Amino acid sequence: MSTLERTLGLIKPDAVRAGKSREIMQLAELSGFQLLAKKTLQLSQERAEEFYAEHQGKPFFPGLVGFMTSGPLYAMVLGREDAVKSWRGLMGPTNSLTAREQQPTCLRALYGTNGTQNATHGSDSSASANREIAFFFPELQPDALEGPEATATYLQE
Ligand code: IDP
Repeated sequence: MSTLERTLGLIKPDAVRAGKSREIMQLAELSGFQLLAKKTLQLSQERAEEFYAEHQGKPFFPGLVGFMTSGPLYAMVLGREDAVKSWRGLMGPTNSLTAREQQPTCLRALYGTNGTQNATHGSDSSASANREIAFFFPELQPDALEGPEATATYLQE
């Protein structure tokens, strides 16, 4: 029997601006992900810095924060067997230019622009997924995320 795993996916401001949000969600569903919850929001500078705290001090950090606060984004809770790894596989390499060379049908190749503006985010581990889901969906109780009730709870959103 397969186990549902959850991951946090973002459709970043470049892809939202380009009007590709719906298409990306459809591709996610066609790839077997359940869209368990979604919301659109705009990050403040403080929240973007918190989300990407591990990159603080790197040369690309200010540009990354500027980009992530440049417009609305979509946050999604995606459910699937092996969701963390599968979503990162669907997104492809971090840099959209590299992605176009190596994996032309991945999301970052199709919808991203460069090393920073790369259309999507996905958690890099199950632990990150739990933390990032709580970051964007604090109203979803962790207890409600397990068991058969989980989908119903999310879909009330
Ligand atoms: P990931 O999003 O593929 O997990 P991370 O290394 O966690 O990649 O980087 C977070 C985000 O920071 C990337 O998605 C991208 O937007 C940006 N970024 C990462 N590395 C670079 C870089 O070398 N130059 C510019 N932006 C970068």
